[in-house]
Amino acid sequence: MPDQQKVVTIERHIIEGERAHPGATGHFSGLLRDLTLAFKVIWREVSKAGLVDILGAAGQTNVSGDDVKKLDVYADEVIYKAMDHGGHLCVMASEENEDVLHIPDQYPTGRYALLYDPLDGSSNIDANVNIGTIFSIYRRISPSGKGRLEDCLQSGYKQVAAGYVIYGSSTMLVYTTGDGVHGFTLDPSIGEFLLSHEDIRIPKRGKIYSANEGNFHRWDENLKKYVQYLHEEDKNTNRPYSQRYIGSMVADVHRTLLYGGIFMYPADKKNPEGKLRLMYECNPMAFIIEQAGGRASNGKQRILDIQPSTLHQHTPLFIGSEEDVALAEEFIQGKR
Ligand code: P6P
Repeated sequence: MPDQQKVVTIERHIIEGERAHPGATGHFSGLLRDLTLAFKVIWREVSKAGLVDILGAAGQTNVSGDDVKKLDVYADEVIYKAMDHGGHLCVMASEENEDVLHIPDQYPTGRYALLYDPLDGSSNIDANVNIGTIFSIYRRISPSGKGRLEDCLQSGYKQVAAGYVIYGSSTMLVYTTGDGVHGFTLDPSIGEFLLSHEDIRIPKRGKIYSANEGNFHRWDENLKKYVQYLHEEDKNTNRPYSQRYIGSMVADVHRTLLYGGIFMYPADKKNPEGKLRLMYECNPMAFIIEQAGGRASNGKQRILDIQPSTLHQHTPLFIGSEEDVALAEEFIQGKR
């Protein structure tokens, strides 16, 4: 048999990963498989979004008379309906919904809680900019039966898995279960996510910084000093850094993961706690970046150590290469 490159689907990768965990029951791999199906359904609709003039915009009815939903509302429903009956979850929480989402009474409840941002950056879709789905999985802490808010309001270091899907020219699923970070590229011809980036490691230091500098004058003075430091000429420290900002977190963090550097959404006078959500955006991305050898903080504290108080709370975010984020923290804390 010729030595063909092993084709690893995400399902195979999950099962092989679970076999490495003694006592694994298969619940976890079943959960991730159900989630992967939801991503494929969302991909199918997102990839048609460019045809909105033909298919109709949100709030209209399409050629077959169906109501066209906003894509983020559609994605939210797809994930909930894909996950509500598998018996793996006791509760869900979505960035699109104020309160936790309970499992319907007719279905069994399981041992995990799922938090997700169904379509982050969806305001960019009309410009054909990459958008994404972000998810976090925690082990339940309530005893049994219907899950509760406490199952969702856990510090990020308690995540058992996290990941994102970036929908674009090629659609990728990147996830971690605490054993490194792995990327899968969707092969539309067979509808499978195939392993394309095994054990992704973020460079220790990069030469790209990513922030919305339109907010520069609202930033803290120490942070301004850090960004001005990045602007200075110094070949030994690869400065000036290049500035890249897509305005879609999944795309900016994905580039940072692969190329290194730092992505930041700081607090500012308009958003004193920052704009990004701790539970739906920052915790999952922090778990992924740390698993790839990087760092994620709010400028003073490790993101994954923050004890959440509300489902939709915001946090400032500095995430990326270990040395870049550590240097940003030194400036922010007035040590440079
Ligand atoms: P701004 C998209 O709306 C989002 O939630 C993130 O995906 C993105 O990083 C951020 O907001 C962009 O915010 O204020 O720069 O437009």
